[in-house]
Amino acid sequence: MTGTEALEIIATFLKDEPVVLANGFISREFFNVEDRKGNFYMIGSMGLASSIGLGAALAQPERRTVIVDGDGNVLMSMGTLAMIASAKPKNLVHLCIDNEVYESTGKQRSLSNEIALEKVAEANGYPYSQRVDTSEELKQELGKVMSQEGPSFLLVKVTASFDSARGRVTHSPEEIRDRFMSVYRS
Ligand SMILES: Cc1ncc(C[n+]2csc(CCOP(=O)(O)OP(=O)(O)O)c2C)c(N)n1
Ligand SMILES: [Mg+2]
Repeated sequence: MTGTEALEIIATFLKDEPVVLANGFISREFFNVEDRKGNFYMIGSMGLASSIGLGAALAQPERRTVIVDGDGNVLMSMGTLAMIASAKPKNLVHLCIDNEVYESTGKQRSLSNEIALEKVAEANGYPYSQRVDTSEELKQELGKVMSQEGPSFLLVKVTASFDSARGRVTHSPEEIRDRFMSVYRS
């Protein structure tokens, strides 16, 4: 499964959930797969999608919030796994697109081929944490985490094959903020 295929599958499981996307290719590719007002694209700020997703989940506990993270992003902000596990937001789904590289900046190797991030999430106290390797497993696990109480973590193993020719997010950071807030302001 490629990262793009994983994002396409994730998009089919979404209704009106806030979705906070990690910076780099993950935001760019998801923008091309399905641009939604409820997508909060991180532009530049690596490691912070999980913090913003946690904030959105705590602010709107009646809505399921989805974080689409990357392995490099999770490694950079590992402490946020503890923060999420401690806050225990039942409405939070934390997905990590794991291509074992920093693909957006040239495919430098990350540590996720030897450090099992789904076990790190579990050890921190996420009540549910799984690794998926195939598109069939991803669909099966998304069916679970999008309906059960969280916080849930899915490590989605993918091949590094994002298309660098695909366009960048065309919305400015202010537009991303404003349209996200216009949908989710309580
Ligand atoms: C603090 C900081 N350091 C470095 C970067 C440059 N940078 C942007 S995306 C990225 C890689 C992110 O890796 P990962 O989360 O695995 O996503 P992938 O690119 O593999 O999809 C890096 C290093 C940045 N934006 N901010
Ligand atoms: Mg990566």
